[in-house]
Amino acid sequence: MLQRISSLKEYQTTYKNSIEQSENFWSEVADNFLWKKKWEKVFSGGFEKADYKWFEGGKLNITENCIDRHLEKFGNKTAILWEPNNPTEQNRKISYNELHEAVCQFSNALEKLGIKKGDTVCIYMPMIPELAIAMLSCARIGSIHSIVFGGFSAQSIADRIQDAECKWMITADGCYRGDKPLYLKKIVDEALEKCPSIQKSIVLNRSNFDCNMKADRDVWWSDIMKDCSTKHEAATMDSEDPLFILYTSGSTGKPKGVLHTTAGYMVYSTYTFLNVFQYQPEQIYWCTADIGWVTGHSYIVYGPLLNGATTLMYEGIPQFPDWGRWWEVIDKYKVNIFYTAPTAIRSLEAQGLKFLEGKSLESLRVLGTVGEPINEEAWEWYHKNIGKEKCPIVDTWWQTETGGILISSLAGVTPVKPSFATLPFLGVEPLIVDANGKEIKEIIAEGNLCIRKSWPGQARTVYKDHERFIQTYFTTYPGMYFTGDGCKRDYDGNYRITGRVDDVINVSGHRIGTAEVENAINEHLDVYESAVVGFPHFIKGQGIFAFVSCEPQPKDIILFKQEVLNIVAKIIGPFAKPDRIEIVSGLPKTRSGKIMRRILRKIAEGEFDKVGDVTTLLNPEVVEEIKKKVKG
Ligand code: 7RM
Repeated sequence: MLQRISSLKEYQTTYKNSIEQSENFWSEVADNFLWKKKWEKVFSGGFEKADYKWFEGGKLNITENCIDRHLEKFGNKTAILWEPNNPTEQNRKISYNELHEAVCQFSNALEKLGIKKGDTVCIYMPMIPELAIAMLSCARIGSIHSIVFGGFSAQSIADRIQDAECKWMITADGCYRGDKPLYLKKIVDEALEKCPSIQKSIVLNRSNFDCNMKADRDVWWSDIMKDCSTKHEAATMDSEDPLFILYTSGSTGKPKGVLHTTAGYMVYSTYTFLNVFQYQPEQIYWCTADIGWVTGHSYIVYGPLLNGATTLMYEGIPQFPDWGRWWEVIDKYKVNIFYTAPTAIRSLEAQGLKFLEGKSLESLRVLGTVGEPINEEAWEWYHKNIGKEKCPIVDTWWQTETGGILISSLAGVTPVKPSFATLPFLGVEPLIVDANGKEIKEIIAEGNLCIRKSWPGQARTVYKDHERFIQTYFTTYPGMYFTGDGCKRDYDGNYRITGRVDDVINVSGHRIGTAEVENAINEHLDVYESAVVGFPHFIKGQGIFAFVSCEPQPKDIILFKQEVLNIVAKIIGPFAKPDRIEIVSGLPKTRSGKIMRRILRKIAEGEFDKVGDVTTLLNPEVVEEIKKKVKG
């Protein structure tokens, strides 16, 4: 049985052991899984070449651990509870037995199409059980899924397909988000025009939308499933075989294809799910993220299923048909563990308490947050109005690259402190470094957050670009993993993550690279150059502020700004549209021509007096002009 830590004392002793006897510790955790062959070496390699490996020599299939091994004891237990966008549509309950049949059948279908171990498969689907079935089937046959969030544009899908050289696509006709239809197949069609590598595109009929099925390329999900058996022997995978690629934004260049491998990710997502949420058998668990982000991968699909939990999937948005929907869903399914993002909490808080009237929420035991720092006010509101002051809140800090939660309290077991992620998870050793890369050993500290040693869930590489992987994460502070986050540590050793220290902004918990937005804006013919920075936003945490200089000057400014928004939506996706655009006569630059984002950041934050010395700039005069524009 996997160890569930149940007291502060136990956390402290186990934590100490997990650091001092790391290999022993993880080996004992890994013993609780179904292996086709046991590993030979728990850990090898290091950060210098980023060649660390976990459970080397082991053979397994993650889906046998997610599904098959639960069947004997609780095959009839609900694995996935599905709540549709529209509350009048029939909901669905999928038992572990049914999930097993569906995944086996779809795995057979994928193999019949010719998909092989090691092939990369792009998935672009709504939040429906078939999305989980598609990803699990990929894992079952040993292919690598690359899921693209349903909010991304055709261009972004095409970029990701090309980068990962996907030969296969899995999508659906479309879905509704609230009362708005989303035509996924049309978006995919546009993307695939630029993707000759795609051999077949599998289309699920979710909404009966018209689809233009391209002969020789497009096949219906139901057609390929038809004659396939519901029995399937899972592929034998090595511990370090790739499981999935997930694109994430960084400070420079195009999004990186972060790659996770099989065994380490499995062990880590299972163990963190169990201990952070203190999941108990028979509890109903709901994470409101989209499976297109890492939170959905680890804590809607893999982590919960690996623990044999019942995981709820909601297709819609929090405000449909009204802002009371989530509370209704919690009461309807008697949800015990609820995991969401601070931005959602702030939006719900802004609606006042009327949508909570008549909702009991008494099934709730544990609340969680993820994606961005949570401000104290939102924390208190969540604690009081949703948790009724009796549910512990776990503020979970982690990243696409970490695979699972690295810093968080364990619900009801270790102390909480509003706006602090608190203590490191077992086996995780955080440290804080100053600007020179020197570790700050004092207990009270502020600086950049690094991690000293590898943990099993850590990403292994950037797909087909290991150099970039090393460059991004392991060279800033040699010998450590650099997270890109700033942080503080208090007297009790609690960590408070203060936000990104690089050119990444976090809008409603979505990671967006400023360079990506700039590149999109620069596609406008009238734009000479642009600089994008984040600024504090009441609901979204951070908003996007774009400074653009134009040549020629746009005649109609309102029209111009609209065009810029359209371009960003088209090239990246609607969620990356700037909240504010200012046209300026020039951007502040150093003598060597580098745009001084620091100055623009201060101005965007309204800290007009804190821009610092500008006299050494190439063009100090623009600073005053920009300040005036932003103030006005
Ligand atoms: C899981 C996820 C990662 C970035 C990370 C942080 C920020 C995430 C918290 C947080 C403060 C938290 N993956 N972040 N969780 N900041 N407190 N509890 O979000 O790759 O999309 O983003 O998100 O800046 O570096 S992610």
